[in-house]
Amino acid sequence: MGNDNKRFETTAIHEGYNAKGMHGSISTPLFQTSTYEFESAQQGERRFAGEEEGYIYSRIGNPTVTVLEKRIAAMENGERGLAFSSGMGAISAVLIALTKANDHILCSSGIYGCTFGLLTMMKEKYNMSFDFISMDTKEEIRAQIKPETSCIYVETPINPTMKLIDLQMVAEVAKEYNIPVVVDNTFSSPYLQRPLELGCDVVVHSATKYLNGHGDVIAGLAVGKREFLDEVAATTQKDIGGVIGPFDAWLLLRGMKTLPLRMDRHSDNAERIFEKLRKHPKIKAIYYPHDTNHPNYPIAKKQMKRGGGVIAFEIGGTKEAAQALLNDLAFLKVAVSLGDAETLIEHPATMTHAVIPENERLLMGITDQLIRLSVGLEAWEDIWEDLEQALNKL
Ligand code: LCS
Repeated sequence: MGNDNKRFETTAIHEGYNAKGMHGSISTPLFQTSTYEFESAQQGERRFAGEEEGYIYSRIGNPTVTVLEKRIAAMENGERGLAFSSGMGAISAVLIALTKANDHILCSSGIYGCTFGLLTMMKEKYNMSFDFISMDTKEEIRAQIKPETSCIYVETPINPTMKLIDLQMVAEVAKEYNIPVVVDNTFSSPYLQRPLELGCDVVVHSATKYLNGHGDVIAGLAVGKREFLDEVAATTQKDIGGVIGPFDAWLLLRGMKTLPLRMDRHSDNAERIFEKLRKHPKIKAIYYPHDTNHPNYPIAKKQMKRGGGVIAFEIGGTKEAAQALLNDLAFLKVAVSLGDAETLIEHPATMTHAVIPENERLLMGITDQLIRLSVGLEAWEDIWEDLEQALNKL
């Protein structure tokens, strides 16, 4: 895959960068500049008029960022990519570009807490509406589409419940109504799942997570058709201005080179931890995409190459029991975010999804007993020993 039909692993390392004219630098140069000198006033005029290609100002474009945007476009098999200062920067730019006042957005039955916050703001400020539905069947989706529905917004796997949605099925229904489907592909990364290949229209990422992989950058990406991404670049990216800085783009490019290796290792580790957790008497329920016993497994097999690194599980008892489990860990980190080298564990009801009102949160399956584990790249035996000793204290 990729623009010149290289395989994914090669694309992740090479796409979008040419060392010619860059002194042969193998590492993508870091253009840490905010602005660019014009050769003449007339050249400045031509660039602003769009008559001549070239950089103007780093909110509108930067050579290091351009490499990143070309690379993610190829990795997701889309026409154009855009980089943002955060995942929320990417999501807000895409959703504001797609919608107008009084529109309706149809959402998967769970979304990241701040995406919920963004939709709530759009509802209050612009009289928009949104519905959360399971998206299990075409009939259910058709029944919820309204004349003013301007976008279908899907997370799969859903943060934090790990429920899956059949992207090809959703894309087929959306085509009947000519409604664009936006997919948050953060939990899978393009190594495990490529929504555009399944007929969806736009992919957004919190690149803070697996794409960067090293826990040292906040960044977002969006990929889709050139025409739509050109519009985002000229409007909600340029004028709202949530652009990525060159150094963060450089770090992200470095992280993305090893995405395939890391995703395989995250998946290897998570599969082993899943097997151990599944058999532990203190675990009441467990959610992992490649769990062969889970009703969503056929969807996982169809659209996800592997299960990835996140496992959600429920223990018995109260919120206090969940907090005690986290407090009893010896070296695993109690922290939000995911996709880092370090194993991270958090309590969604009081952390990442605390902003969602309790009744809606419970409908999404985010109980007080639910714990989200982002399995890192450490030796899986060490991860398990720490989890097991904490579970045994419950
Ligand atoms: N989409 C998903 C699925 C996410 O998990 C997050 C962040 C975002 C978008 C927003 O990306 P950001 O602006 O943070 O780069 N999720 C977080 C989480 O689960 N824990 O901490 C942040």
